[in-house]
Amino acid sequence: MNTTIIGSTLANMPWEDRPAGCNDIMWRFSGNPILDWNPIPKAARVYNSAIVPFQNKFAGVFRADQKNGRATLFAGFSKDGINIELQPDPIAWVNEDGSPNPTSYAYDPRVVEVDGTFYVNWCDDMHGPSIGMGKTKDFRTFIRMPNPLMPYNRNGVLFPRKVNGKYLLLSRPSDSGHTPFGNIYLSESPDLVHWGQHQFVMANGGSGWWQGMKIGAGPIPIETTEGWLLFYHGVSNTCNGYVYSIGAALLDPDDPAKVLYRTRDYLLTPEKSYETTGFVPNVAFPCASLVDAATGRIAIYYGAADTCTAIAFTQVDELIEYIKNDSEIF
Ligand code: BMA
Repeated sequence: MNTTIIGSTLANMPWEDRPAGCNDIMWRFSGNPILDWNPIPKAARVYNSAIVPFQNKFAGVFRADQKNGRATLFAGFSKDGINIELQPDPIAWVNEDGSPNPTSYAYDPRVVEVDGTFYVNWCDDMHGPSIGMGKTKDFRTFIRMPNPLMPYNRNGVLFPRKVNGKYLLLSRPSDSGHTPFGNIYLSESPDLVHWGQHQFVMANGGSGWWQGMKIGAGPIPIETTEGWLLFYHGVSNTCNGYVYSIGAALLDPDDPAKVLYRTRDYLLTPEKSYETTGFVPNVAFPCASLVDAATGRIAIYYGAADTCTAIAFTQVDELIEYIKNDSEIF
């Protein structure tokens, strides 16, 4: 029995033990990618996507670039977290009264259940990229909520519960293009509508180059006895474009703007052909995790090369020990 993750058991989540001969803290699913080019008629590429436990199975919100190249969100369902049944058409967002409220473009969703409602954040168009917010109870009807932050901003990630009586949202202020900078900030709200008390959390940089240009929060923070476990992406710039890798940090349990530890080295960087080759080469972009508190198992869902969806695994105690031993705060 593992006691590090503070949360529910999820015995049916995808899992594979670390392969023999592998010493990595994070290892890839042997069945990767779980979604490849053109998985449904209306989507050319399904990647940076979010999946959550739903009715003893799984459901999610998926970034799908349509066959005109435009980024859109589709809902999907899964019995095993591996075989994904995408809905044939994009999510039709509505207002509370049921009237249509379509998105312009929408990408990089995160989903979290808070008190029986699933909240969705994504990169939304407010005459420039910003954080979108909406909610669903059944992954069939999706209701839009006010945008929590003004442009330009991306990578909005909501905490799974209030901390000190306030909802918390991580974000990464950006520019209107491909943003050659970026730090992670934290905002708080009493009601998921009014946001303020913005605080700095983490910067790009450090002794390694993999997170030298910019960083952004990834999956919903995982509550552990050691603090909030946050996976994030780090980006380096090369002659051939940006390279996106995965790292992790532990944030203070009561004051998550405070970073306790963060990885000096990446946990996963593009190496496999589905990560190094595709629409945008050399991208591993995590947007969701499934965790089993009983065993400490963690499955990370990440977009690969802006083309397909993949899974990687890690074990919470080994990971936390690694983060502490490999930590660099700057
Ligand atoms: C970022 C976002 C991601 C994408 C990444 C690499 O700015 O647009 O959706 O995966 O670039 O192209």
